[in-house]
Amino acid sequence: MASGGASSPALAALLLLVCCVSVAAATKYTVGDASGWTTTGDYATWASGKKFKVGDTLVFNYAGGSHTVDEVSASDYAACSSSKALSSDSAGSTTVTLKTAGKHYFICGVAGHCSSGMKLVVDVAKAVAAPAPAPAKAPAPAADTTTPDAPDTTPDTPSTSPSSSDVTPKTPVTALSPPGKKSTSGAAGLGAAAWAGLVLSGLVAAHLAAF
Ligand SMILES: [Cu+2]
Repeated sequence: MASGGASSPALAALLLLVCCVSVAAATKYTVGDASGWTTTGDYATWASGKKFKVGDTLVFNYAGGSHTVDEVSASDYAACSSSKALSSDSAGSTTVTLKTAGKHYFICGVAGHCSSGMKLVVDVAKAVAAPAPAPAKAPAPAADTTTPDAPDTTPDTPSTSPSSSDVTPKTPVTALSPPGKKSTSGAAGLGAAAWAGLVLSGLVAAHLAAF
């Protein structure tokens, strides 16, 4: 009960942390930053090093009507073709929510703009909330098992030393008893032999005196 009560708040705290992190991780990215969505942008450089996650949003800023934001397939991205665009917008400030993990491809549909560099690919990672609970649970049982293991081995060593100390008193007891028996039996034997000797020598002396 005590250990369960201790680990449950720890897990709850971890889950709360994970929830807060995932909420905070819904980042709003302004494509091209201050430069916005233009033909002079370098969006490969802009995207590099950024950790896009499901739930994040991309904000494309440009002059309405002069550009478009078209989400396309990988092959259409490579071909700068927006004829089969998954979505298209030209309002001037396009916000795209990254709803699925994987790569998302965006190009400008105005002729010549994509080929001049107006193209963006983002690699979107899964939401933090899904994979995070698994690592959070894994360290908690690992810590619980390692903690009891250490005390278990420690008592094992002393338990053998008390048993050996139990043996030690037994050895003197058995060692003492045999000498006691030997001494009494030896004295009795000696006494009997001495008396027999005395009686025999007395009888012999009596016979010798009679003759
Ligand atoms: Cu354009």
